[in-house]
Amino acid sequence: MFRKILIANRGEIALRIARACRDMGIATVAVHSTADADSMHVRLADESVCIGPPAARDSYLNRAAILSAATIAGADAIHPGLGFLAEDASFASMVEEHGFGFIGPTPEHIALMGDKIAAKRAAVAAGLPVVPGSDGPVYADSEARRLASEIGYPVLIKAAGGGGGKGMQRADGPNDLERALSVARREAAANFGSDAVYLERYLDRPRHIEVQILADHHGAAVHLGERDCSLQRRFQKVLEEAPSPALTAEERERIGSRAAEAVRAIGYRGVGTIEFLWTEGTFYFIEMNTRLQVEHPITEMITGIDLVREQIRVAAGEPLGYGQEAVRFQGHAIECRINAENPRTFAPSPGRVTQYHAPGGPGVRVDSALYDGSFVPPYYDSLVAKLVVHAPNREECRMRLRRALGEFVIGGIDTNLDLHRALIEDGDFVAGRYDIHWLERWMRST
Ligand code: MV4
Repeated sequence: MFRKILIANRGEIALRIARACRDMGIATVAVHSTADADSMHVRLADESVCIGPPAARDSYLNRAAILSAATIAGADAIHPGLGFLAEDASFASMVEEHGFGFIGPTPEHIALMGDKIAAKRAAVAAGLPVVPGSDGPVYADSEARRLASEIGYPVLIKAAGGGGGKGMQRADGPNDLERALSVARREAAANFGSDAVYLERYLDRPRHIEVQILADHHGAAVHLGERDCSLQRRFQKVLEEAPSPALTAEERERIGSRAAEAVRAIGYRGVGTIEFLWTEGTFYFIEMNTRLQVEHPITEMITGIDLVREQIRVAAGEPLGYGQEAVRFQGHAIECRINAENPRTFAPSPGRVTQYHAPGGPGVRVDSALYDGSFVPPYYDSLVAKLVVHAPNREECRMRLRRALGEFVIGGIDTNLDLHRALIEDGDFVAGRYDIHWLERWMRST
């Protein structure tokens, strides 16, 4: 097992990792920018190293500074957390070349899933259902035209290097295709350094359902059920829940076992998330994330499994030690992402936190680096707290969430707490009746 882990991240996720390390008796090294010198993640770690000025590219994305910090502090492994360098295959390689353990999958698996076309091909080979489309990059407009009429309109043009919605263009018919292709290629080239695009049938109102998997270095893999992440605005998730209110127990078991089978087939190791679009009882693979995710706590709540502990254990080469039959699902969990943002414009709202009171009580967990008097810097993601609630069933979970949202006080900065308070009272939410476009429609109408 590792003795000392450097956490190459900040905020609530750095705290989450430090807590798992402490539970395991592993020493921790925090890294921080000059803007984060007084941050909770620095206070909670055993030691800390300043790695650069506020801008992320000069600090949390500064590979050389992070590797130097790990060397100076005598760490034997690096946990990348999420965002920043977590899905950077070259960083994972560098970490290993410098003799540190990388707490994540192999650089090859990160690179494979970063290329959305290669990922889709791997998914097909591993037996996962995918969205019908081109089975590779589309070059000539004439080829795109032929493929699109085969697939059927509307079609979606996606960037091979994409993900997260960037460089996606819909074409509703043949007259629209040339424009959509050129816009998609231009955006792909500008954002990902490659203008490679591929085509898919456009799914109209799907749900976004993702399956959590966990695999060791010895060929064992389990799934930990799914999360419904359909409630999002501009590709930013707002509220997630597990299990999905849309799935039957049979659907859950079927997609979960296929996901676990697929990661065994590709030799994947570590934690990972397989993303599907789901509509009318059918799953379509779209992408795989090769990192711990923001919403992992809802899976921890319904399975009782500490995902970060398991991630560290398998990265150190330990066998999983249990099979699928040992994974039991209990109750329902919901996560609200609390952002420092203006409730009308959604612009980030950095500043001094003048008052902080987190809710507690049965079934309530808050992951946050905020404290009375803490400062939310303007340089990073606006997520400042995750409110995670667990109860025996969905309605009791919603009632607990209402109670917890009522107790939560964050003063001095704007937050989306009121958005969550209103959202969970809506009849469609109460009924679990929503798709990936529902929240944006609801926000326009309220
Ligand atoms: C789609 C789709 C409809 N049909 N693919 C957006 C982000 C990227 N990861 C995949 N995305 C989508 N792919 C097909 N063939 C609709 C979306 C999509 C979406 C997906 C998940 C969560 C929120 C979304 C919001 C808008 C569009």
